[in-house]
Amino acid sequence: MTTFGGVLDSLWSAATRHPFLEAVREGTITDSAFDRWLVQDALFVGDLLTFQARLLARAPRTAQAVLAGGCVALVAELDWFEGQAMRRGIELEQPALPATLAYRELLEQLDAAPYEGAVTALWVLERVYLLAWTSAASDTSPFGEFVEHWSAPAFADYVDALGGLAVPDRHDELVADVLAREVAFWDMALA
Ligand code: MP5
Repeated sequence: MTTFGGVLDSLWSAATRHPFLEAVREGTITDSAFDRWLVQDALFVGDLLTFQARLLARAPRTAQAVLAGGCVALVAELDWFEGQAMRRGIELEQPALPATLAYRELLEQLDAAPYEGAVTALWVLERVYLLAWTSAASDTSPFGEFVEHWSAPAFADYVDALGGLAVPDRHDELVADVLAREVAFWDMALA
């Protein structure tokens, strides 16, 4: 492993073992932190759909089914966010915070990047959520529905399928960029 490999390992840990997730697991997260994350994540998913729909349009034939399935799942997920917001009595239409804007900028850069790096970045950000929410599982957390959403077997299968399209070894810097944005996103919720 190169020195960069060590940097990447620490970024993977930081993005998937964050204090936000510990607080979700322990049930000690405040409503204001959780709701801030929820609102900003719904905005992020809207941005992700824009990126992914365009990625589908330029993907090789063999990647279309996986990416198209992901687009359909993102539309369903936006409905799910609306339901969650309603249940929690929060308004989703709020301004994007700096970490969300910075992530939007990265997605725009990826939109202009060659397909291979772009699909690798998509695999990274989905894998982060799979690992992160799986680590937040507990019998007592009131956020079990969120844990289930991102640790469901069908979601793990989707992440694996994206893994079959990704070429992380050739895109260390992009992988690091995505992981750093993920850490900043959790940080934002706790700020
Ligand atoms: C995902 C997400 C996973 N919802 N939010 C961030 C900041 N990173 C990754 O995407 P999805 O579509 O919810 O599985």
